[in-house]
Amino acid sequence: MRFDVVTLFPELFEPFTRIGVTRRAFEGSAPAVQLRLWPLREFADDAYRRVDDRAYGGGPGMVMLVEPLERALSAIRADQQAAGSGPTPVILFSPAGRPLTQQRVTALAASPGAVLICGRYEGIDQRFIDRHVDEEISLGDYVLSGGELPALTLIDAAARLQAGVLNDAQSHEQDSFSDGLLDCPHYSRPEVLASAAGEPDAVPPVLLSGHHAQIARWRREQQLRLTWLRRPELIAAARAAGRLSKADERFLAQLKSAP
Ligand code: 4FM
Repeated sequence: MRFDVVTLFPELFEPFTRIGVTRRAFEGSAPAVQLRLWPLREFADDAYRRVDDRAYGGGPGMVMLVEPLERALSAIRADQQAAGSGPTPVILFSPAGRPLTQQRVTALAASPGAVLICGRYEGIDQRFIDRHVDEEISLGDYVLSGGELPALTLIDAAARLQAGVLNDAQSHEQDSFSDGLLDCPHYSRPEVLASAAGEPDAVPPVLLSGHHAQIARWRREQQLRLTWLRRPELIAAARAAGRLSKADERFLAQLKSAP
């Protein structure tokens, strides 16, 4: 897949392609994820490399100009055509978008890719959005200073789902949200963690029992408990999607009487 990123800060992206498990997704002659950066300032048409201007109607803050964005998008379309790989949908990151979900990430990760528009300043001229943007995505109900961190978030989430990126082929099948529930807690050595003041903290004994079925049931119950406590709306969604077993429902019924 390929991500074409339109940004005023292309230098933010490359370091992420060089680190961690996701590095493998960007490496080699035929990488699972091709990252192409399109520095917006190169598409300005004046000597000052201007890509923003004041808002009609007044008020504080600058607006990103349509024309440099359209020139960048035309260059991307030409490049995609030359590579025999386009056109991919245009995504804009904004608090006004639909919240990003693992379901959307999974679908994108299996697609040919997307053009990611990273806004800066107070906003983007609405006419660019109306003409070219296929989807607006939000990372959450808070305000960032630009779309670069959301773009990197989406690229990271998609890169780790590419074949051969995670060490364990199944490790993302156990992620939070991959089955619509939060992840269970994890433990490693030491078995008993000494404490300066109170009692030592032991690993839950079932995890040392070697009973794989009991361990799987305990983990599932931990997932259900944590999700019920912190994100009850995800329990409702899992139920509606038919993803809760009879054993899950029994456990949840029991939780309500003794959380
Ligand atoms: C968006 C700044 C567009 C400038 C932003 C422009 C955000 C979010 C966000 C800030 N994006 N989820 N929350 N963007 O705050 O996705 Cl032009």
